[in-house]
Amino acid sequence: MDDIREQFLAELNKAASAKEIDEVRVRYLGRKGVITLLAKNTDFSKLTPEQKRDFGRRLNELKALAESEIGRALEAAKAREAAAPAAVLANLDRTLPGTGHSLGCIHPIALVQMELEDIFQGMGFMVLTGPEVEKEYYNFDALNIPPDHPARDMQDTYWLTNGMLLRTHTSAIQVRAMERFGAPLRAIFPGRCFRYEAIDASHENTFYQLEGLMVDEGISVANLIAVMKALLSEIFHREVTVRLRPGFFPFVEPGFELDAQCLLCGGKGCSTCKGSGWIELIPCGLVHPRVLEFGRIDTSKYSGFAFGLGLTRLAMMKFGIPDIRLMNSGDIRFYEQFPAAV
Ligand code: FA5
Repeated sequence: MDDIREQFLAELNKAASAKEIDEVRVRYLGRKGVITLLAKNTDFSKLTPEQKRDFGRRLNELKALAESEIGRALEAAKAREAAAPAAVLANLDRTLPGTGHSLGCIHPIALVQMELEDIFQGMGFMVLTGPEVEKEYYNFDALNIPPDHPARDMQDTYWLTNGMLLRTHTSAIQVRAMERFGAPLRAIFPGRCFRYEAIDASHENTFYQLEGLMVDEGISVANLIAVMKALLSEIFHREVTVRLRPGFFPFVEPGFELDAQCLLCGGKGCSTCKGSGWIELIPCGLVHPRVLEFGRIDTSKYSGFAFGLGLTRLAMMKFGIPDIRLMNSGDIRFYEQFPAAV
């Protein structure tokens, strides 16, 4: 045992790297190591009980010494290696394959949102956000929708026990923006909205909208149409024909549904536009004077337009996504089809 101890200490002394130290460990303490086999290869029948006890005690001491010496040597080697990266690099096997790092992808809604933000910032619009947990006042009352108004039923609402709600539309940010910035004002508000809806291929209970608001002197429907046309031709990279139909929303007067001529069939009629040649795209209108008043805007001087674009649906159209449920699915195979984040 004394010989083995001397030999072990000499070998450990020579081992410089963590790898070499580990090789010594295996040689002495591994399953077939010298120290491990010592007990197995000894014929105990020839020993007296006292000799057996003595043997066991010395073997345990040797094992403990070997283990602690290896631990100490390993720690010292690791510290040396950390302090000398050049030496580590010199010993590195550069032919080993590297570890692959996969980048996350940008969600299709985020892609469209970023594109729209660029377009609108180019036209002098600010990008604002508002709270998802909202006061009834901003989501309904300040938008000219009093408690008994039937329009509240158009948007089934998640109410919270404290009287607040999950905003049902980004229009909730309109009066907040007017209060904060006054007129003139050009802003868009992208954001997540919530409605207590049955989910199907085109309806989610959690979806994104992008609201636009412009308040200035002499704003008319002509300004609204011009901005909508500029927006659509930038998104779809071609001239888009639009039409306005009357639409009802208590916070605009007059209110419209803006339709775009179907981009797939050019207006002839196809399955996407359900044969009509038009796709219902953006609800919009001139801001109701009462809403401007709630926002403390001087209605004798200023007027405005607003629109509420369905960002989730727009992303579906732009990328040909057939089912809205894919958007919140968390399915990596779906997300991986979109550009990686850099
Ligand atoms: C509104 O939410 C109005 N606040 C829009 C508005 C703003 C009108 C400003 C006038 C002035 P509407 O409920 O139609 O309107 O929703 C607007 C868009 O949000 C829809 O066209 C649709 O694209 C999208 N949207 C509505 N509900 C869902 C849903 N459950 N799943 C996915 N998208 C939805």
